[in-house]
Amino acid sequence: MSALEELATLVENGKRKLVPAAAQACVDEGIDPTTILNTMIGAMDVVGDKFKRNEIFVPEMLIAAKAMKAGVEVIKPLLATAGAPQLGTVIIGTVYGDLHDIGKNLVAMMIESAGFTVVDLGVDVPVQKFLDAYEENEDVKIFAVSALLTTTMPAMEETVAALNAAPFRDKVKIMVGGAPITQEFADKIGADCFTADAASAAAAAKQLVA
Ligand code: B1M
Repeated sequence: MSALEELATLVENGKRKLVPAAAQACVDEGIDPTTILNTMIGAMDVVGDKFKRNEIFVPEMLIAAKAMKAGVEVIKPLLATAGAPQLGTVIIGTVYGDLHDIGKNLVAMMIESAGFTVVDLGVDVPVQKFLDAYEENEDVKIFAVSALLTTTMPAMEETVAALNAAPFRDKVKIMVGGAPITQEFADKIGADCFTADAASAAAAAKQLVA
């Protein structure tokens, strides 16, 4: 089994204690950190498919998520670039009712390494908390809103509507993303930008403030 296959298997099976060493073994073999990350994302897709087929249940999904997080910690320093310019503050969070944070954390990490200050509001974020974050932080340029469930897409719509109605609207941009989100949905709810993955989100954030 290759180092990447080994890593994928360990993430799928939620072997949190073994994942960091397996991720490090991939790094030591000279495998590109993005490839290592994409392998772990692929493993989470396998976990999601198993869940859909009722082969595993929520606790196993959670354990796999913890394993992936442990792997991300190993490659984080390799994905992030230090000393980038300061481009302003990005407020990021997962909408209320939604507890998924791995994708949002990756987006936060990539945006930070692109040169922004990131204020992460966490998961299950009430609309008002997004609004308050504008006053509570300096130089806010972008709101980045994540949702992973079809059932929380309405919460994203509500959040974006509140941001669109806010007095500071002309000073900020709104980005949205997450597995069920599409460009069409982003346009419909009045977001400025949709991206499908963390790397594109970071590139788009830079363009939005250029
Ligand atoms: Co959940 N879950 N989950 N889950 N879970 C999914 C999302 C699901 C697709 C699984 C499935 O059925 N195949 C399904 C959603 C179905 C749907 O809505 N269509 C699902 C379900 C149903 C549920 C529950 C309802 C299960 C239940 O209780 N019966 C429940 C809901 C809880 C809640 O939120 N209220 C639930 C719970 C959980 C856990 C808590 C156990 C756990 C999350 C732990 C955590 O995040 N800390 C979990 C997990 C792990 C998953 C899967 C397996 C993996 C998610 C993940 O981390 N993927 C997931 C299946 C899957 O994704 N294949 C699943 C890896 C991550 C890197 O990808 O988050 O998509 P992702 O992020 C990507 C992009 O989407 C994008 O960039 C990221 C990286 O490139 N992106 C953005 C994300 N945010 C962005 C923002 C941007 C731009 C891009 O701009 C702002």
